[in-house]
Amino acid sequence: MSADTCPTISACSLPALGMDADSLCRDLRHYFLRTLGRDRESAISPHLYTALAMSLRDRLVERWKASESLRRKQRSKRTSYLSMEFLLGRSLGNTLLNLGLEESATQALAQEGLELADIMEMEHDAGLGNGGLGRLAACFLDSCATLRLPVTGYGIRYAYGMFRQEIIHGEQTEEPDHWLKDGYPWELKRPDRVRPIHFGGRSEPFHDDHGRQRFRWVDCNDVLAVPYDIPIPGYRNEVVNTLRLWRAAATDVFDLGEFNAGAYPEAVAAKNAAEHISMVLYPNDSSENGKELRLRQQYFLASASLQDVLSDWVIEYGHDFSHFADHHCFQLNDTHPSCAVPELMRLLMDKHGLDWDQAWAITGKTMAYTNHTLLPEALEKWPVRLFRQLLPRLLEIIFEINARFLGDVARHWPGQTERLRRLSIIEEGAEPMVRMAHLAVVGSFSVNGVAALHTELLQEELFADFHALWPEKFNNKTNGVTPRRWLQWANPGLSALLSSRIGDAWKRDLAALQALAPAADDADFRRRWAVVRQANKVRLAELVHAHTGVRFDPDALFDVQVKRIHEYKRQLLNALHVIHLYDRIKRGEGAEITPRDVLFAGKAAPGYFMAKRIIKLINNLAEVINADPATAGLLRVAFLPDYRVSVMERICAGTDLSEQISTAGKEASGTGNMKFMMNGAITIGTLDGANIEIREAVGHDHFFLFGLNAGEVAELRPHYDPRLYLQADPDLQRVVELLQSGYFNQFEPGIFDPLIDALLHPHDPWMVAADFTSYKLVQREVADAWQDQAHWLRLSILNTAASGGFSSDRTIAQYNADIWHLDPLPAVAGG
Ligand code: 4GP
Repeated sequence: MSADTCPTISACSLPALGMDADSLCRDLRHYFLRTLGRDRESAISPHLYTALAMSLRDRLVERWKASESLRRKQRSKRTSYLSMEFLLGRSLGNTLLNLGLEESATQALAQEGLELADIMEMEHDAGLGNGGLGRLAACFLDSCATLRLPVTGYGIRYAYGMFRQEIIHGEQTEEPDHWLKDGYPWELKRPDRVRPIHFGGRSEPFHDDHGRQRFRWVDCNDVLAVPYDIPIPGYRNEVVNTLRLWRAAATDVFDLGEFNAGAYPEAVAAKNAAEHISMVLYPNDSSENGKELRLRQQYFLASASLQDVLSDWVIEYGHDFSHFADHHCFQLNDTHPSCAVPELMRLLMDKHGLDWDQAWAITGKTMAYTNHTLLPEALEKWPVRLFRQLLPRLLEIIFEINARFLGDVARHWPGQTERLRRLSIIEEGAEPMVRMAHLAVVGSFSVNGVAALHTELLQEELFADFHALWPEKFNNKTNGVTPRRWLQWANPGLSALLSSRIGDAWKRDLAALQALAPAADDADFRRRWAVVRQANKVRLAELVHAHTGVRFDPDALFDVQVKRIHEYKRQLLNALHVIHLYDRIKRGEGAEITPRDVLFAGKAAPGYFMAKRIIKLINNLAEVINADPATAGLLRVAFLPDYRVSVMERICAGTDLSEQISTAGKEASGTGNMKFMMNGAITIGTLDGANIEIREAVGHDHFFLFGLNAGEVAELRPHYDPRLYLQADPDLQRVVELLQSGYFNQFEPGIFDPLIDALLHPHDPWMVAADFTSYKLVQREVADAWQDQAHWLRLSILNTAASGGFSSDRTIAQYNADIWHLDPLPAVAGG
């Protein structure tokens, strides 16, 4: 049968799916009873969730195909967002919200005697990320689809996501996160788009038919990259973009030698090794530890994604790449995917026959790099030796990029060998290393930080030489978060109240929240605001109680710090303040204390000793303090286990005080700070990351500022002496003495010594002691402000009103205006 006589099923042969409750209910029954083969269930089961998700996916698929065909017809420019992490969380609620199907789904389920809230609890979070960087990628996808921008996310479909955290005897233990155990109903496998990925072997020069010297990568071990597509719907606009996640699979080619020699298990084991590449997400935030598997993962993502884009190009435009850069942009989410720079060179030269200059012109016009951290331990470097062994052809290309780059530098700054050494992509030393950040900067036309201060520090410190060379590459893109998930979905009560006061415009343009500001002076509105917030606090208190047994009092100040546990984020400073409050209560100052319930949550990297010890300290504090009758009605402490996206949806709506207390200059941006602000929490924070912009937006009087700024931290560094701060503040002295006395670890002698030692050490990079006094005093201001509820509610309303600039829609609009230059997909009828 020839291609044109081959029968196909026409898309028009199916009527469009109904969006009403009856149609949804019919589909729900169909999937539940027929596709999943279930029958009456005695309890709410994951199958009900799966059946609902499948019904919704069908509706997404219709729009998905339409969006894709529109994009093809437009031949418009696209961006590929390459990220090792996409921290999606749950998709059901977000899909209902974006498709406008909440009401229909609620009614459809009611026909079966089911509640939407119960079904939603069945969905496992897709935890394919560690923290800020991964969640940012997920918010960005939502905003790109909402702004109708043709952006495809590319990532890895890890079989195991971020570990599940359990707290046993106050300590973190890690359990595997088998998030795919019940299947993942949102994805579609695309076996037709499998890509081969090379590893090992060697690079071999040869001469092509035109006598040109070319290279090929030979004797390599191939692994297959199999794509799974997840639909990303925009907010009520009919657009559906794609997140394509790659799974590693063995090639079909068995090692026949081994197979015939009877070594069947060995041959199969080799195949399993291939699949390990996408087995597990590295559970590190802001620090990498040089594991070979991680480099394999990085190259796997870069190569599969680039091959995918190039193969689409060839289908659409043939082998002429001269306009490729006008049609494509690759945004590298941190250095993790920066193998994409040499890989694009390789594919263009070795596979598509371009010469170096042509390929380099394209690469340098299509790659853009976002940096997410200044912490030196997070700046990835890979041993040249490892590159040579795993990716020999790529190393050759990196060497060539570096040689040409250093040639340019030498011409720009003749005779400055020290500068050449600093700028080189290869770090010299006993073990020469490839500096991935340098590779990313050299290969990209745009380099951005994620908040104003962060970009400034990138330009002045980390990348100062690069900035001197190419100032035009550098730009700032302050992060944002999607208001769909983080306000509309997470806080329906507040959303309804907002709309009742200022209409619905804020749902499409968060800047419209500004109109709320005058309501801060309206006593009646403040009362209604208080009612909504109180209900959210009751819900949060229930969550805390269910998972920790600790009872929070919704009338107390809810003081919350939730994020990765890291020394620079200074959960320790918060813990010291808790000890100080306890000390005051024990000293008989209870009558002066504002009732406060302090919540912590977050995961520590499994190998990060100090972070795990901080978790232990918080749990021990909670145990001692909550059990002491003296604290009743004044102070409660809880550590909520297994922090994740769906939990933050509950937490951010019920928080009064948002703790953003990193050492100034260390937090690139922060995004939790934005979620809290949107939901009406007030920030206590340092002048760090996006806190600075939050404070500017809301007004200095509506933000609790404390601590050293980044300049002061840097100045103090060489002569920092924590003991001086203990001498100057008897409260700090008492806190440290209480800790040293073993009061909080009576049967576990010495366990907190490492924390005390770090605190008292002149090298403490986080300068916890230096900021304690200022923190303590500002916490008193917080407590006083809380006593005046009218004042507090005013602050709360003003924070929400000023949060419009922290929507990821604003961020993405800026990426598009300054870096990507994409045309939005045109609206279709009904969109
Ligand atoms: C984080 C930064 O620590 C955080 O400040 C920022 O808001 C977030 O990226 C998004 O830009 N970094 C990471 C990481 O998550 O793994 O380096």
